[in-house]
Amino acid sequence: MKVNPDYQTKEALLALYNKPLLELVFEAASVHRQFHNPREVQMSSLLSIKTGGCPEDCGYCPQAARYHTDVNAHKLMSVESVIEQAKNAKSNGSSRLCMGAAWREVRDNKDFDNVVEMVQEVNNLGLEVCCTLGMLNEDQAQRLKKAGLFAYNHNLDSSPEFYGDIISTREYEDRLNTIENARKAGITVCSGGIIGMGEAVEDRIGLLMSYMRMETPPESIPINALVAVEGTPLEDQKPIEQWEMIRMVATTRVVFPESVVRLSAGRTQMSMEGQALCFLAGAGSIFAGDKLLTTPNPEFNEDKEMFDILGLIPKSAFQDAPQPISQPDEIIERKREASRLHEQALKEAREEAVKSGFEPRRVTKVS
Ligand code: SAM
Ligand code: DTB
Ligand code: SF4
Repeated sequence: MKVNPDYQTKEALLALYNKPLLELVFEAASVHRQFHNPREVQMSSLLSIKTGGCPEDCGYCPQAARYHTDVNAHKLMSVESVIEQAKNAKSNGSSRLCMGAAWREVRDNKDFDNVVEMVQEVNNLGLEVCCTLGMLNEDQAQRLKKAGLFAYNHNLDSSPEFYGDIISTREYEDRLNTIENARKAGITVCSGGIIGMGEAVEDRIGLLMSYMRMETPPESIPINALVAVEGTPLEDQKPIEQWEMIRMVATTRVVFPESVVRLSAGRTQMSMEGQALCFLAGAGSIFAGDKLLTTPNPEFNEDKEMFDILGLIPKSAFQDAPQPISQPDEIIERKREASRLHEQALKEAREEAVKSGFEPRRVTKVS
């Protein structure tokens, strides 16, 4: 049951969202238990592989170049450092790594070749690999799939009606197309939204309706509370009450019983009790580690204590779908072969020169 047949209209969803809180949590918990192990919560790690300097104007985002925030732009990380961070994440109990890049869209260049290699390497460590790189065409999605990408994250963020109040540099439709491209390539879809941006409850429901209209709704739905960052247009937005977060998690859980609902950004503003209600209401994942992409998240030890107190266990990788097999990437292999041939030609030329009696001239340093 991908979509709950009892909740197919905007009115039904609104009534669900507005139920007495504990009634809603109880209903969500009942659905959750039918489809998921209620003790298991996935620990996922976020890694900002390319930070800041983004040309887009998403009003919530500290990484947009046009806003003056404390984020320092950073070029794409090396494959080696990503592997090191992925090993750390795994040893701390994470079973999924989400690599984020502050790009408007993926371009077919050396950086993308490196991301493809990162996906291969991290998948081979036995972690579920998720990427969030902005817009993606069909060929790029195919390439990531072949490399072993498990999930692609691309959020619709809010309802189609409210979206334009927050972002003007790309359309809702563009986002739907990217999601469709990931889906067509056979990558699982991770897509959700942000609450607390000044939207109405109807917009939160509108977001869920957008997923309901899809032939296959996302396997993974992250629910973020806005992290209001100084310098962004939403810097003065009042933090939402945690009860709203619980309602949104619970409603999403009831409507999409099979999907993993992720309690994502905004946990630093929540109490342990508030988070506990989210887990009861069906949240099946958190981001672990003291940093999201650029903003703070609870300390690792704090979450470990919370898991112990609540009797939660970290969910292992690939329980919902098999691990993809990373296949060689043609572009990377071609580049490697070209560089191998180049090296070999240089070596042969050097040997040839020595054989013919050529002696390299000594260069004396002139001081
Ligand atoms: N540039 C890519 C894109 O926009 O798809 C990937 C990175 S972007 C940071 C990933 C998601 O993080 C956004 O779609 C948004 O939902 C979420 N996000 C960004 N800033 C946030 C904030 N201040 N509070 C909550 N969520 C945020
Ligand atoms: C998602 O929905 N939330 C994560 C992940 N997908 C990429 C990102 C949250 C970012 C919060 C702001 C920041 O740390 O920059
Ligand atoms: Fe760029 Fe993504 Fe931030 Fe929008 S959310 S400004 S696309 S990094």
